[in-house]
Amino acid sequence: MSLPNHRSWAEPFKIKVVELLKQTTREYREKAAREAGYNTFLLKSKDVYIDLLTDSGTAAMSDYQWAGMMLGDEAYAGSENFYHLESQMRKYYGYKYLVPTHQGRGAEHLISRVMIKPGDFIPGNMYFTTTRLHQELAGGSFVDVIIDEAHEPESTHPFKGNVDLQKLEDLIREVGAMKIPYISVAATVNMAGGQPISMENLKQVRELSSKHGIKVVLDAARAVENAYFIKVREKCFQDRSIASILKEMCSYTDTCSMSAKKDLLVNIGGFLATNDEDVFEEVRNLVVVYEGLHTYGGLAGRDMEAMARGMDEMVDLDHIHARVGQVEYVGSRLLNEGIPIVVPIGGHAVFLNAKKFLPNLKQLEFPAQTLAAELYLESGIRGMERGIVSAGRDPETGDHKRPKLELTRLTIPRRVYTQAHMDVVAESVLAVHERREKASGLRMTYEPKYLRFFQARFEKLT
Ligand code: P61
Repeated sequence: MSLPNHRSWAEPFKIKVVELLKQTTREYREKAAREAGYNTFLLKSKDVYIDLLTDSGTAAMSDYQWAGMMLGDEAYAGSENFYHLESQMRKYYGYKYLVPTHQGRGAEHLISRVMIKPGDFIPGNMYFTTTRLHQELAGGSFVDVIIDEAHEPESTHPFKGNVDLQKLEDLIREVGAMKIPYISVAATVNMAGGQPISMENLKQVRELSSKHGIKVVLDAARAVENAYFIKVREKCFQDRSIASILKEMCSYTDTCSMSAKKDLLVNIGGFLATNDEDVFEEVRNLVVVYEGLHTYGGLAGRDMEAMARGMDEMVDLDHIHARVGQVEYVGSRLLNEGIPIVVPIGGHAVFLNAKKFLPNLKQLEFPAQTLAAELYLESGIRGMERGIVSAGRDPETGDHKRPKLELTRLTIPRRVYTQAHMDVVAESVLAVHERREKASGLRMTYEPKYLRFFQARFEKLT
């Protein structure tokens, strides 16, 4: 991906502090993987070489952010850093009201509690694990209204995060607008492979929802990455700044939930922002029950300062070009070698198509979980399952949900690894691919009730 009149990207920073990496032997990793029940979430970080588990809370902060940490105003109430964060949120996202939370799911919890009644339906452009669980715990049911292409790893649709307006209309007709408090729109769509929604589609979602009195709630965790894709893929936006695209996206929504651990380049934090006074009033009241006072929401003052400063850096074109460019670099290397991955390459991660990578395994032998384990065994690189284990069980029938996408996610933390690390990642995936016939599947031996993928344990099938 290249921008008009733009050189190929390089990291727009230089490195001031380094953290040493440790390499281990295959024998060591075999023991570590067995002890972790072949679940990469249960590995100890010290046993990992290149950690591509997540881009959440794993960014390297800048010297400007670290300097801000020293300016933390750790007062219980009315911290100066809250007011800075509030003004930065208004500047970049444009909502009126801000409620900080400890991370994204804190905001999801509050939104779900305040906006959903038992028996409601919440349409969305593909599920996200924590988002859907909070909707269900509030008595709602999630309904997938993303375009069909999003479920096809090989479809090259440039905006696979788009909402299928027909599916949304059908749902409104079927259950009635009164039972749909809001549509949940993610930008980008994590589970589809970090795929963006177009501005045009978002605008249409807004129009259709408004017509029926339905609110729009944006999951803005990676909205800056989405803004970048709009700039490079949606013709009329090529001369617009990332900041102005981001603000326009938010203008078609009423409320957002935010995991600041992504775009905002911090290690912890989140918030909820809204234009809706009633929602604000109720959330501001509830936040003191579950998170903390409304001017800190579970965060230290220094964390809010790092978030506020991260906003200035996230919209810098060189930053976002290099961030998405690094993901594209490793994805393209894999594509050139014929490795099955989700295309177009997404904003935060490369998603291996485990169904195609390990075609001998049935879905209940957990191909994506197996592939994540095999990659760790090969090279100490840690990815994450995003398939049947992540999808969980149907709350009504108790059966496994069987998602069409059975993916292993290699997630690139922001500003952490170099291009040489990405080369090692590509080489390691190739090595696993070469001996893919030898991989045997897994059997689940322990299954927690909620968000099972975090703590489930497996044994190798022999
Ligand atoms: C991740 F395996 N994402 O991608 P919180 N919305 C979106 C997210 O990506 C997100 C949250 C809300 C994580 C961490 C994680 O199944 C998992 O700040 C689009 O993590 O509470 C988080 O924000 C929630 C990993 C979350 C998972 C759930 O790695």
